[in-house]
Amino acid sequence: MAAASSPPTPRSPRPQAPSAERTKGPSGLEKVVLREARGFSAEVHLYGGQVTSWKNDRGDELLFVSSKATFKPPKAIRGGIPICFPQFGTHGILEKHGFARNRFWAIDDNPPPFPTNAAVKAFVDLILKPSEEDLKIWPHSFEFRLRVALGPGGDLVLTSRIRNNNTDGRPFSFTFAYHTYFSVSDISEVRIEGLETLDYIDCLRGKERFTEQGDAIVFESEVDKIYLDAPAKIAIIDHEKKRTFVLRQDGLPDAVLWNPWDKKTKNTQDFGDEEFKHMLCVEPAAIEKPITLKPGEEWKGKMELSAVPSSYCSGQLDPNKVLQG
Ligand code: TA6
Repeated sequence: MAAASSPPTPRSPRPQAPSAERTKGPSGLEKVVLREARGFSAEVHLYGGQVTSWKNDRGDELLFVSSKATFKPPKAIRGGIPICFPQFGTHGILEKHGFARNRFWAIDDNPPPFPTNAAVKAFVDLILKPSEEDLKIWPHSFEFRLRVALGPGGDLVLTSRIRNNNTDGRPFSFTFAYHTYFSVSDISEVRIEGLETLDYIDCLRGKERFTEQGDAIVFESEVDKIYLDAPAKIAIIDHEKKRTFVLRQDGLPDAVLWNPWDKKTKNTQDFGDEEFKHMLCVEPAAIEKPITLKPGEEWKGKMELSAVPSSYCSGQLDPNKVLQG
């Protein structure tokens, strides 16, 4: 018997959510939840100034956060978008990837003027200044302002502004990365477009310099590379999900590609054994040529992420469509 068809129920308008709400996350850590009217959302922890969630309008999580992430200071949160500052990597007495990712940031209630897009209603401004302890390991007065914005189409935009506030005339230099963990269906189904012919530093081969030979960049084993002079746009194509992440950057000439694969994952406490299959880090960065700021100078580095359906051309992904525009 055919089911009686009832008239379609009109969709009630989505309740207008506050665009930025302060609340508490795992372990009681404070976070800000950004919501866009069409249903996109993002979460930013004050600890680390770290984005820990970015969801599309169907509620699918687009960033990877490990099920073993501890959310317990002083450890950095494993996943999302940790910020590496004032250094990427390990040099001197500074901790690996700097201290910005394991400090408590504050809400910046009065940021200096910011070129804004009136359509963007969901954003938060954070600020990090050095503590007395920080000044002992990195003796520079700085102001790091971070805006995290969620656009009406669900794009996620991070803008960092770093200023030298030294009063004794000293410049400072730093390296930087948005250590972005993307969530992918299966790492063996992922391809990167945009880095194919670039020079890179291979961190797994004594930091030697090589050149990609133009072949498609796919993943079959551990990868830890720093690509130099990367383009303004990189595509991360998830064949299985038929989803492409488009990453645009401004002011960040390098791009790190990282997947720890099985052995390194097993040796990392806050990483599930099989989780390497479902993540990939693509990290716009300034590493090879550190940024130097004189007192009063400010640097800006921007990353914009969007997630779009992959384009198909006779059954094949069409990278030209992805990288146009
Ligand atoms: O961005 C890649 C990398 O520098 C790798 O060498 C790897 O160690 C990764 O960062 C994660 O570092 P973490 O200190 O967060 O464990």
